[in-house]
Amino acid sequence: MATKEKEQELIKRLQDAIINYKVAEAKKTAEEAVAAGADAYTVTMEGLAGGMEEVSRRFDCHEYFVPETLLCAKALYAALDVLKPHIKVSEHGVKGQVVLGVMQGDVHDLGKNLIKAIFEASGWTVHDLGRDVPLKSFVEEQLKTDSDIVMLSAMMTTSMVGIKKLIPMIKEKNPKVKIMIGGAPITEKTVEEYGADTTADNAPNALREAMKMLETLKRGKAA
Ligand code: B12
Repeated sequence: MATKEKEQELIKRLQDAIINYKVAEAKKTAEEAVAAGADAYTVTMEGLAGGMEEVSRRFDCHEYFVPETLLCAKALYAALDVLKPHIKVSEHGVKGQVVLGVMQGDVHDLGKNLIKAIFEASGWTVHDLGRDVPLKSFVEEQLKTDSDIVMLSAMMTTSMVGIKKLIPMIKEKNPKVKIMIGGAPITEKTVEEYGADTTADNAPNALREAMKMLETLKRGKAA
């Protein structure tokens, strides 16, 4: 097992590799983290998501544009591919099935893919529809898989509005299904306004929320 100091050093190097879009360096550092026995969950959340936070800041203040940001995403994915099979989440709660996807018109899938990695690592079945997903595909996939929760990701104000239209379409077919929404523009107010069940600001909190919702669903079935 890696010492805390070693883990922190690897996290910092991963952040730097992502921020400076060094794809090969990101992959190599992730491999080193695995070989050193660092905790893949911590390294993913702090190293990868942490690195993207700085990329977001640079994009938001026009220091980075689409080409650089795309390369940062490539570096993140190169590291995530290595770390994903080693992520262990010690949540001993319930496990269920979710349909997950990014709203129509939106290609931002880094957050969605981090959520997928964490949910799968903790034993959930994730039906991943990908990005830029037509509204009806969410409805169809929920019915086909009888999933407990539908998780909708939107990173743009323009794609977020599709959620308002989609929630009644899902609930009409299956009123019991729970809807969790998330992404940069989503707030508690959006949840209320769109009739969703909940939101979360990052992957670990999304997992906690999902476990709470599943407990509620199970209690409902038992009653
Ligand atoms: C990376 C990025 C890109 C990459 C995407 C690469 C990829 N494969 O995802 C590229 C370069 C392709 C891109 C393109 C564009 N982008 Co962009 N992009 C970003 C950026 C910098 C970071 C987003 C990100 O990946 N963050 C890191 C991840 C880990 O965090 P996250 O996505 O927030 O996810 C976490 C949480 O939000 C949450 N979460 C996410 N989804 C869900 C779902 C559920 C159910 C739950 C519970 C939680 C949850 O958990 C996640 C993990 O912890 C943001 C800036 C920002 N401030 O967010 C702009 C941003 C989202 N982009 C923006 C824009 C405008 C664009 C473009 C239109 C730019 C252009 N001129 O072409 C295009 C749009 C293309 C399209 N049609 O979708 C705007 C949107 C503004 C708005 N109001 O709508 C932003 C906010 C930048 C800005 N300030 O202007 N972008």
